[in-house]
Amino acid sequence: MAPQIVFYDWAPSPFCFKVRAILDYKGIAYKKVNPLGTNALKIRREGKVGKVPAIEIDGEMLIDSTDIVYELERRFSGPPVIPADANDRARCHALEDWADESLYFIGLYYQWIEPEGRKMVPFAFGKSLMGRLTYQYYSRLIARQLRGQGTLRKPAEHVHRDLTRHIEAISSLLAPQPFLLGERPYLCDFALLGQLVYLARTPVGGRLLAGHGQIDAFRARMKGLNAMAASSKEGAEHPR
Ligand SMILES: N[C@@H](CCC(=O)N[C@@H](CS)C(=O)NCC(=O)O)C(=O)O
Repeated sequence: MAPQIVFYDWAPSPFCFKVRAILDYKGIAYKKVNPLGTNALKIRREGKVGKVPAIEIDGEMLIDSTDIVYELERRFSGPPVIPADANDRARCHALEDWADESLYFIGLYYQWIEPEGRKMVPFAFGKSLMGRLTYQYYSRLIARQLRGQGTLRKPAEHVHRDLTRHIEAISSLLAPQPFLLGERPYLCDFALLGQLVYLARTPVGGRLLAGHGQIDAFRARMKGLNAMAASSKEGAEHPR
């Protein structure tokens, strides 16, 4: 019997996006659950870290998008997302970690701190008392994280400069080839896509990304992969 997967999926999270896109690309079936409320306590108790994404595979809780994807790769067939060659794997890891640990904090800044972006956030938590309290809790937590990590100690123009430099780097990395490592997508591409989608939803990030043809084409290509995966799955389930 196929392993049963429960995915604690917080829709706006770029790390949940990354894992969701890979589950879909690999054609792995899963049950999606809300990670807030009592499930947040379960994730903290069993996963120890208390962050999403978290996934249960046959009842075993796994956390951290990178570890989750390595485990999915080990246990499921479908198109590989970890390169077989050691040098490619190292480059994939470096690019993935750059997206996860560098771009992410800039996205957080433009979503949670920058005045235009921060107006949008309460809507994701809803108007209930629990929703409003959860929003306040995460709002304080994220400001503390961004101060500790350093982005929130920079003047706004400095963060803007950082993001502009990252966007130029992404365009140049993608200029000669369709995906970061060449002709096919790997984990680093899904990590980058998650952060780009997150950034593009913020007003400032969206404006800075607009008109970067290489990046738009990459996003369209990545979106096409999941559409292709979905249609080949449908074809397999409903042979014509
Ligand atoms: N390195 C982790 C990062 C996960 C992460 O930072 N998730 C955020 C949501 S986007 C979170 O759960 N934040 C809540 C917290 O820090 O307590 C991964 O790749 O899964």
